[in-house]
Amino acid sequence: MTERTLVLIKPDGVQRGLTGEILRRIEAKGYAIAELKKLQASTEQLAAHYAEHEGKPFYQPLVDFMLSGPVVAAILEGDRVIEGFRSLAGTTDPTTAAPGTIRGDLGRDWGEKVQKNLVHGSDSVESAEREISIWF
Ligand code: DAT
Ligand code: MG
Repeated sequence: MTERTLVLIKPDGVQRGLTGEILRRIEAKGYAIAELKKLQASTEQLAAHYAEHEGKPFYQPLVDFMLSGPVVAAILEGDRVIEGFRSLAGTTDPTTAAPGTIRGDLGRDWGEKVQKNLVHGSDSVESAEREISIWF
């Protein structure tokens, strides 16, 4: 079924000059980039985006990290793109994410509380529509 998903290239990905490499992988997989923009996230956007994690020990370091530089936001379209992009991204922890994935090939730990794992991808149809409305 054709779906939409919200992808963020996080500040580490933008700062390290990996925007093109990440978009290349998305396009090579065959997904369409329907919308694309670079922006500085606001505290309000991040509070809405990460509402499910409020109160967890990594919440504030995560928000601070996401405010530390510009992000690139994209809407991807394609059949099963929600699951497909999360598969491309790899698992949350970049140290152990599988080689071949964005996080596994390009990410690592940097001795900080926050997991700088390069990308965000929505995890369900409901969160995709909710997150798209936050960023677009
Ligand atoms: P994902 O981004 O794989 O969907 P998530 O939604 O569980 O993961 O968490 C959102 C982000 O929060 C994640 O990309 C990195 C950070 N995070 C999650 N769990 C963490 C932890 N145990 N320690 C530090 N940061 C964490
Ligand atoms: Mg998540």
